[in-house]
Amino acid sequence: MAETKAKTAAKDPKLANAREASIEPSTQEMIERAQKLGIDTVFDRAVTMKPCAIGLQGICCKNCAMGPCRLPLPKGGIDGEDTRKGLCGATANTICARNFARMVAAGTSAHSDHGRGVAETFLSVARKETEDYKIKDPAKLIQIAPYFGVDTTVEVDGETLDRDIDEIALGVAEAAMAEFGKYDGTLAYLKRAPKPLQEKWKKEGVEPRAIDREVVEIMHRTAMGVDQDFVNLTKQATRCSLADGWGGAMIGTDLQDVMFGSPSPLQAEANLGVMKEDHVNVIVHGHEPLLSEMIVAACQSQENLDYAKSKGAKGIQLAGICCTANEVLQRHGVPPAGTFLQQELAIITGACDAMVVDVQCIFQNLANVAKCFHTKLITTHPIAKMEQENVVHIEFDEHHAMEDANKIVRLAIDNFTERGADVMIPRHKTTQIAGFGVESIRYHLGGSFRGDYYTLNDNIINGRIRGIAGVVGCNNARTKHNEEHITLIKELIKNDVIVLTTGCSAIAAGIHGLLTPGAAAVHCGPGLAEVCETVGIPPVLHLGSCVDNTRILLAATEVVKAGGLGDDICDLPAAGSAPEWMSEKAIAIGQYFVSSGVYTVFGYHMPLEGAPEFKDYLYREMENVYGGKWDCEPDPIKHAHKMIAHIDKKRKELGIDKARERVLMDMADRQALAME
Ligand code: SF4
Ligand code: MSK
Repeated sequence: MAETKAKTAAKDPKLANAREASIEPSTQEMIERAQKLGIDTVFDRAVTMKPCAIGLQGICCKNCAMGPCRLPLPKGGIDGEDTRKGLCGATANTICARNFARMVAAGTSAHSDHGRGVAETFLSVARKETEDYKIKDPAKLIQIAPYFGVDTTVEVDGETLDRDIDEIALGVAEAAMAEFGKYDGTLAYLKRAPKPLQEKWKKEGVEPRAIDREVVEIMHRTAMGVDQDFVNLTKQATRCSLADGWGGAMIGTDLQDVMFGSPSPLQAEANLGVMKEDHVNVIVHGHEPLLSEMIVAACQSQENLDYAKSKGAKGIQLAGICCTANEVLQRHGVPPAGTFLQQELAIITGACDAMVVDVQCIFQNLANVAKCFHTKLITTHPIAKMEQENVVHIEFDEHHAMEDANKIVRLAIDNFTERGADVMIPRHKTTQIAGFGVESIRYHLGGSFRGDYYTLNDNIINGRIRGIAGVVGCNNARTKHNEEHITLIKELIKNDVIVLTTGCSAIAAGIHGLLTPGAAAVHCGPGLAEVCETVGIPPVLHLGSCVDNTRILLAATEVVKAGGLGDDICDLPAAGSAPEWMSEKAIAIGQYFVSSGVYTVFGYHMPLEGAPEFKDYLYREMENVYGGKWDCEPDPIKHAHKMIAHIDKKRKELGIDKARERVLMDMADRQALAME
């Protein structure tokens, strides 16, 4: 380990207080260890670097070289006419809406470029250009083919026969690739949404045409001197976000399921304590599972296991961080070592022999932390390199994916012998059930005979389940690590709201023990507890990674289809949340949820305070158009109750509020009733 200057938080006010930075014990231990070793982490940097007050309000424009133009709200707010303007005359609404739209474009780009990468690999599979990937879920391929206009049957001599699966694959792969740049029509997957929602999108003129086009159009319209009407800008933000949720991200999820298998519930562990001192520890981090799928296989290969033993290790422990973790968790049970904010801490254990990163949510500071230990930090994607010299770049190519994965795992094994004596792996780890999806919810809550969402709907209608919440998204170093996620989720399930979770929120829920059927008896209200205990599911269902938020859209659509809860997603007693969001991707996700009819509450803050009119448009007016709207609430209990109040409002509109009142009767009420 490099020579370092020991510091402690008690002596240095520039360091984070571990107890105030996180609610999670292994994170606290590792923050303190890093401080003792003189290694700064994101938690310390959040103490010394304060956010820009004007940027926080969303009203700084640097879209041309006459700026940056900054339009802070006057002290005491605006009295009378708002005369703030940039050099070109751009108003606070225009600047704030442009910034918001650019976040949507960035988020859409990230998910959709991921989706494109998956589609390109799938095209290689369909063209038989790679041996390393196969079609593991042909049923899913057959299910999605019609949306792309690909026939799944052929007529031969008047007889209808199943079409060759390789032909279907090629048709789907080519059609999926075309979604990114086709020059006419609208996106194929829009047809999966409930009909009334499709009609709303059509009426508003926000049906996305091609994924790349919507991103490009945002960049054009937000450039200096183009679109200067915040309502019109928001319309394009909607169109672009729909190109993410019902386009690029959905293609990513589906084709990953086709190639790697659709997830089904499985058991795994979670947290930094999954790392093993006597094993080679390999951590995969980022978002795309193309390489990590191969790394899972490489870590299981007898040849590599024997090689690890020859170096004195007892085996190879693979674990994940961020959404790559969720991808390999949901399909293989590979344990997540932590959320977004724990990435540096995995290296600070001193036991990480290799951290393999792909794209998105990767701290550049990992390279500085790795320098203090023996850890090999390996970048693998041509679009995501790091400037630091200690970073190794091994470029991944789907045409020789297994070869690349073996090379990386061998490098980690060789590095095991370089490990220093100062290793400290926190003991904390939990057990979880992950790997739910649209299909497994149907199976678990529908049963093998009914095989549909009726049982879920019945339980919502009879009030045992009050409603559905999607709780997703990141950690943010400006909030206490995991506190908002866990407090919010516990409050929701205590009030009989079933939670669907993805991304780092899902990892946090796993780490804090909420992803087990046993959590129902401890944390849930009586109605939800009864349902979970009867069907044997956790009250919080892990639905995968950030691109897999599309599973939540499709699950909501299935609930609409099953009947009894309205005709559209906006009719459902449901709400969305990202309590510790930080990424532009979260804004894209939020916008597609709102534009699909979901009341969506973000925690921490939204960069909208400097433009009250634009904020009001997102927080109120959007509901009149799409049935969903934005909100923000940093307090997790109030946040949960805003969602619950919305759920109750929807129950009332559906006329099922009385059923719930009956379910909530306690024993005294029941006895009183019996005596009537
Ligand atoms: Fe300023 Fe207008 Fe240029 Fe933005 S586009 S930096 S508001 S002059
Ligand atoms: S990884 S986008 S920090 S959820 Fe998807 Fe976590 Fe947010 Fe990255």
